[in-house]
Amino acid sequence: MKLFLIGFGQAGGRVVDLFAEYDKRTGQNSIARSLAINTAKSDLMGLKYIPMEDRLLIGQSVVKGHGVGADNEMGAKIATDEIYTIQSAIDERGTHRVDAFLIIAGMGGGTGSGGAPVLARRLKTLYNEPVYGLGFLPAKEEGGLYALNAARSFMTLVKEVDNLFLFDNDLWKKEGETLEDAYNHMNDEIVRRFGVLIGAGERTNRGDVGQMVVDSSEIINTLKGGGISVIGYAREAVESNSPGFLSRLFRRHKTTLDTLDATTRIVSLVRRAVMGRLTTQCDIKTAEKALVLMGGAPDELNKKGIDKAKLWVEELIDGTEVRGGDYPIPRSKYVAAVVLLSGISDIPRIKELQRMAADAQDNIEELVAKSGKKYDELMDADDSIKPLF
Ligand SMILES: Nc1nc2c(ncn2[C@@H]2O[C@H](COP(=O)(O)OP(=O)(O)OP(=O)(O)O)[C@@H](O)[C@H]2O)c(=O)[nH]1
Ligand SMILES: [Mg+2]
Repeated sequence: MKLFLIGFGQAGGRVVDLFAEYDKRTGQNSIARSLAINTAKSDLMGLKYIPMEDRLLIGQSVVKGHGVGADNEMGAKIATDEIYTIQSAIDERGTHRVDAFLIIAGMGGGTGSGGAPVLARRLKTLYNEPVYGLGFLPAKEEGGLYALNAARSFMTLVKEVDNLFLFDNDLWKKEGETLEDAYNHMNDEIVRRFGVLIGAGERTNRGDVGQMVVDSSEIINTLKGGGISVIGYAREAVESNSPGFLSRLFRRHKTTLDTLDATTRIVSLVRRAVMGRLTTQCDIKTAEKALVLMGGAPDELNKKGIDKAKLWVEELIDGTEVRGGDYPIPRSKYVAAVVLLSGISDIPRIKELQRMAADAQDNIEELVAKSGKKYDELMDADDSIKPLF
């Protein structure tokens, strides 16, 4: 699947940067275009892989390249005021080979949290391709202001995009680790999970064609209907998965035992992917749709295993639409399962963020004074959390 990636704010920019590196390293070729947008010049300068010309600084007349300091109303306002600049930056890069847009942002800050919903709304009116969001939820330790930002951005963004993927920083941060340290492995995790998902059907030098190829329309159909999605992932190393020429010659046919082994492994990996740590913890039963994707060593993938795994997922979730497929990677030393669960309706972390947000709203003056950040517009907010627009 070919994506137009847009990183909004620092978190979004960093992850798009890593995607650019991943795409190049794997030769996967699933990023059609990318753009990093920010109000902070130094954040844009700190990126490594996104070409300079694909970094867009906005809000210069207002914040002089210094960011909006977690004021997401200001983030939304700047994005609105400069929507034509953003729009033409996207247009100029061309959208003809693009299957979908993906806007990536940290939801607890200002620029991305406020800007992402504004951009999503605009892209939806301009293009036929779906517009997806990938939002990072703040860790609890980031406090009330970030929770409030995230709660407001969430309720705005989820209505503007065709589907919103959530990644919970709080869940992925390791005990005793600083957030800054955590970003490295969290971002790797995000890129790995999404990489396998969007890589389906995109490998350029693909020797083996899968038995059940997944193309972008199946990913799009799984995401249709909107709401929230999460991704599960599990991987296992396989021995001598890519026999050399000679052993291939003497061992042309897979034995029944080989197939049995591979089938069992596929089902067990899919179970681990779903029951393990998801991008955000949720009640998986409430998923409306799912996509099971097996990638890796060609010899270890088979239709029987994927069919069995699909049935297992189908029994687990309320929905009945479960798709599946494989994605052989010649010479890979691994087999990996990626499970996309879409249309989730029970996410405890969102409820918790909303509770934190409601509390924060009650004492926003104090919070703002403590953080030294401007938040004037919210001073007279009532008890209920207000959407951004
Ligand atoms: N997963 C992940 N989260 C991040 C990263 N950087 C920041 N965050 C989270 O994103 C939120 C802050 O968003 P940022 O992207 O830093 O803010 P911004 O959009 O640049 O907005 P301002 O800095 O306020 O102008 C916080 O909840 C952080 O924990 C990152 O590299 N990875
Ligand atoms: Mg910033």
